[in-house]
Amino acid sequence: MKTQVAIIGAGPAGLLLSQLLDLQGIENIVLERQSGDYVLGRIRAGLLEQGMVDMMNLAQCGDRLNREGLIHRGINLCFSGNLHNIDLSALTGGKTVMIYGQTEVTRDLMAARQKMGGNLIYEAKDVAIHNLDDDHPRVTYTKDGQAFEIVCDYIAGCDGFHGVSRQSIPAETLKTYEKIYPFGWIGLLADTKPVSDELIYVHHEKSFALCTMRSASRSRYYIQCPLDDTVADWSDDRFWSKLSQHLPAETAAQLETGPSIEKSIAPLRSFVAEPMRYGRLFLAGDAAHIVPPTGAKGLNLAASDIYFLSNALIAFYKTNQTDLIERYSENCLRRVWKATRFSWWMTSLLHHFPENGAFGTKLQLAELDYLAESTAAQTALSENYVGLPFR
Ligand code: RFL
Ligand code: PHB
Repeated sequence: MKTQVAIIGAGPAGLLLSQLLDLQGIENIVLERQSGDYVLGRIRAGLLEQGMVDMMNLAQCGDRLNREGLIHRGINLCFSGNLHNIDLSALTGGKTVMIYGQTEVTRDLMAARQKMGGNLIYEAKDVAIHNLDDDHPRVTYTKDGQAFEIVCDYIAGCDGFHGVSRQSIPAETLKTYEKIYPFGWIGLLADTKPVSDELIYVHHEKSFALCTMRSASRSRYYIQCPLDDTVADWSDDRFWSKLSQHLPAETAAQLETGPSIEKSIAPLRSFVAEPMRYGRLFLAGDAAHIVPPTGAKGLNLAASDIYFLSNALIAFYKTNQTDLIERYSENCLRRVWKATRFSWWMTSLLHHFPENGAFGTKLQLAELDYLAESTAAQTALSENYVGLPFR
């Protein structure tokens, strides 16, 4: 087979790129290791920056999101038992964020690809990248036991943290930066009314918690947990009781509990790989970088990478320009590092780090108190939280 762009991975990054390229008449094939149902079964992000919403509209996939997404103008920080509202919108000249699940983003992108007759190959196994150093790289894979080969101009590695794309870059070229946090998040999804209209990020003596949602009737909650915990350690009862201990009494009294629909544990890590381009291979999204979910930046960074990548490829195919391709890695990484810094900062401010002792906790509380009083500090948080511009 021959195509212009081979895309590895049908997560939000791969699907969004495929759709944007197809709308410009650029041929592409998407290879995904899992089945479509498996991809849709993963419960992940929930908070979209306006930049991501704009990308979905550009991809002609924004109808449902514009109808059903919940617009949020602020968030709450909770510490020492009190809630403090941060008015994101007032502090950023009217900007907002949107609650709309990653599952729904993926569903809308999949539907659009199907409607346009996109070439998506699910359950493609043994995907491997070859000839990266010449003008016609190749991607091989097997499907139902048969071997296939795609010859292309460019390869987009959108295959997440555990994919093959990053590993195809020679070790002497690739530099990685990593921080592993000594805890994870246990997440619970339930068809219960969210405890608050706006998200609550809770700093608490022994662990962090986050109250978020998917809709007016579906809640998503997270609690910081030890890395060696398993879902079996967290009965629904234990989760609800622990969560309510994190909340001020008046908020806990509003907490509606119910059977979980999903529970999962995610470890927290910061990771950046440089460069994000090697010859004709581009890395995008989680394939190139991971942030801890505290700042809600992972999916949004995938969207900004695809903004830079789609523009670079469109400029190449329309006008033969290669400068955006040359600058792809540099353009992405400037924004990636700022989001990496912000996510690390939010994580450091709000979680319990036993190794930092009582001194560390006092510093966190002093910074939170400063945030609650200072418009300057709140503005810096808000500007980053709603998302820095794509440039
Ligand atoms: P994905 O979604 O991991 O998709 C990669 C796809 O590639 C496939 N794949 C392969 N295909 C072919 N061959 C191979 N060898 C392959 N290896 C892998 C995989 O099956 C998969 O389908 O990466 P992508 O597209 O870059 O998207 C990134 C986002 O999924 C991720 O950053 C976010 O989910 C992170 N995240 C959040 N981001 C936000 O912006 N806002 C949030 O509120 C937010 N909350 C979260 C999160 C991530 C979480 N977890 C579970 C890590 C909350 C949590 C708990
Ligand atoms: C979510 O809705 O799952 C979510 C929201 C904000 C975060 C992380 C996760 O910071």
